[in-house]
Amino acid sequence: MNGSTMNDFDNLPDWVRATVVDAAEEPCARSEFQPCGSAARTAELARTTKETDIKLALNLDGTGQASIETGVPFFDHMLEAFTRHGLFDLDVQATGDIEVDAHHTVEDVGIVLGQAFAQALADKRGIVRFGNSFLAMDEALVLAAVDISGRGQLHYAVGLPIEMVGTFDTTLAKEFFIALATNAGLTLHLRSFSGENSHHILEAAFKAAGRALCDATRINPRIAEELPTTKGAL
Ligand SMILES: [Mn+2]
Repeated sequence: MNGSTMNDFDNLPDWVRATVVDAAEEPCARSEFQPCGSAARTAELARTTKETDIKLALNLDGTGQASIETGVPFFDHMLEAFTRHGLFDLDVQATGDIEVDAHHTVEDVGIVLGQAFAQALADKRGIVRFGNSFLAMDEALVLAAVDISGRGQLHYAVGLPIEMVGTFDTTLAKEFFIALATNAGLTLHLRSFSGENSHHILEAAFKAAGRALCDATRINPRIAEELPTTKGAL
């Protein structure tokens, strides 16, 4: 319990005091890294260009609830997998020039999602910062490793046997992750170790990225007021 919580509590009238819960004493419902009683880590953004119109809401401390409509069904499926396994809540409503192709829509959703992560992480105090996931999906095996470094960069070595999954151009997945990493300030490595089916490999990559970000964005209560760096800035 810190000093300000104590003072706030003492200054409350009796009828309110009974409803106050001290965050430090409230047991975590989900895990040791679940933020207890901390401020909402959410972002709501809208971005309109001549190519796309995107509305997005993100809650870092969600339960995996996704409401995604981008007009690109396979991409919706990937974002739902990312959200579900990252335990975020994510609402994306996007319209884009998909009569050209899905490129602008996929890339711009990545930009706005990255901005939302950066905004919801705020000053990054208390975050675990690093996360990784080795994710198996049948024959596909993909590693995601993330550092919320402030230096946006993607290192992508995901081998995909075929370029199209249904009507989805799989090269757009890389464009999405570049936009996400750059705008969120993530160092993000994605690497496939095996896989024959491009749908499986990409789905494993999105799930792995979600799980790695789930861990990296957690608040560790042992360092809740600190920046997880020896440099003094992230
Ligand atoms: Mn699938």
